[in-house]
Amino acid sequence: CAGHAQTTPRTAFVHLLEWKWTDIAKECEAHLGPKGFAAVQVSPPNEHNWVSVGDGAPFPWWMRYQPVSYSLDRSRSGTRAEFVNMVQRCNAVGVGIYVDAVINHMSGGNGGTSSAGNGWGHHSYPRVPYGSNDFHQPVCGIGDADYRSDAGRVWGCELSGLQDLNTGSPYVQGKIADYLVDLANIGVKGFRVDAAKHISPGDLGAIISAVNGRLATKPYWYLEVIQADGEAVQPNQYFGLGDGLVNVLEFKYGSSVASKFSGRISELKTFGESWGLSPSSKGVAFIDNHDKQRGHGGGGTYMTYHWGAQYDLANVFMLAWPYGYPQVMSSYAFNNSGTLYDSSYGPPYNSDGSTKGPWDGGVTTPACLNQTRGGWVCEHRFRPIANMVGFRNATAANWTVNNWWDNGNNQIAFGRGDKGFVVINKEASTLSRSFQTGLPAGQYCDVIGGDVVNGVCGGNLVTVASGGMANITVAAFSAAAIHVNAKSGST
Ligand code: ARE
Ligand code: CA
Repeated sequence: CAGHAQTTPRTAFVHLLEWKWTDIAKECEAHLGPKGFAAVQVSPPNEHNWVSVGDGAPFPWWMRYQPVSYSLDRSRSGTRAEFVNMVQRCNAVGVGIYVDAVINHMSGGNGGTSSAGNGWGHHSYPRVPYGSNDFHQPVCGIGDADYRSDAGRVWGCELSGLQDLNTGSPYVQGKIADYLVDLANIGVKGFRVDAAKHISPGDLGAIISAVNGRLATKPYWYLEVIQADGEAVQPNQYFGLGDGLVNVLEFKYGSSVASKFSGRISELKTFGESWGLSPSSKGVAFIDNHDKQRGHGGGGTYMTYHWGAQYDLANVFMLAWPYGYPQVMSSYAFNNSGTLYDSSYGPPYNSDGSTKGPWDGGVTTPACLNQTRGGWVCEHRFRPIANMVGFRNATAANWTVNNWWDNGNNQIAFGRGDKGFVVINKEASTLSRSFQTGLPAGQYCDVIGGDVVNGVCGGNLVTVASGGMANITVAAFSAAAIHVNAKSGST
């Protein structure tokens, strides 16, 4: 309607694996807010088991998935006060915080000391408090065969020796709901439910309803239910939860894209629900996640930053293609030789195990793009990935693909109606031709190669003639993308 300011929606989010709260607050203000990210998935914020060496690695990342209580007073990412400050500062620049909610289980092992310096024991977590009645009994372990044959054991036995909560009990449901309501009251906007496949739909539905019922605004829920053909527990058993509004992490997305990037990307022309993916309105799309990039969570071939330019192109595709809600992965570097040690290695750390953050030392730009071991990779700052978030936001209103072109091999192009157009060249030679776009005539900035700063494009200009034709040149293993929110030259 005339007179109403048009706001561009925010339609993609990022997982900042193991970032500290103080660093995320800065990143929201310096980068994520301005680039149009909708939200950040943060590492589990609750008190967790402290593991100095695990699976051969110092201070493994996965200690965050071994809860000791629901207190926020000290996780490896920081204190409750720092968490609250982060949520407020990110919200203020339009970036929500999504919490990775580890509610299926508590720690593994028989006892230890937590990130906040508190003791805990087997089936004994005094700070919640949880005792032996609050866990599934008798204790059993999930075996490989159980995934195919026995949903009850997938829900009621231990995943990797992690003490399995009796999530059917009203007391346990109440403690979990209190935790999530506390987070929502702080201003958290969404929850990734870790290991949701290991909580029965009945139990998880009760928890989600309890939380939603206590809040004026329902949080966004997305569940980790890894789809695998032939298994007893499937994502669609969870679709009705939370009044039918929950999403699921779509694991087939990244493996399908990886298989085409290993073959012919022209075959992505029909990519979507017809490939066996969840309905688009249900799916969270991702190229890789913290497990898949290091061979945890069942392996499979997924692309990671180790693939170099091809990884950027896969993300360009994801952010341009109308399917689901895309999640960008942001990592710290690790050696991909595949040893257990490397896959368990934690984030860059000081000698006491505290995290050495990218914003440490009062720097004005974060220490990123250092891909040697120990560095923060910051894929969300790679220009093609960061600027395609703006493309997705600009094209959100046009949820269709048109003007598809391909060379029958590894060069593709497509449009999003009159809002945007993208060309992806996954071949070793330059691609240069005239494309039919759906865009209005004008001068656009190729946002893969440059940012628009004060109306001036730092990269190539693309001229769209009346009728929509545009000459576009794309170097080997690169891309070009233009959209209506990145016009150039005229202002
Ligand atoms: C660690 C040690 C273990 C030790 C355990 C308890 O590595 O050796 O036994 O602690 O002391 C992460 C790590 C684990 C780690 C755990 C706790 O990946 O290595 O264990 O934290 O610190 C299944 C689940 C799925 C799960 C994956 C990993 O269905 O939910 O396994 N993913 C989430 C997170 C992980 C996290 C956890 C759950 C636990 O994303 O980061 O584990 O909170 C088939 C099935 C899949 C199954 C897969 C692997 O593909 O279809 O459903 O995934 O096999 O079993
Ligand atoms: Ca369980």
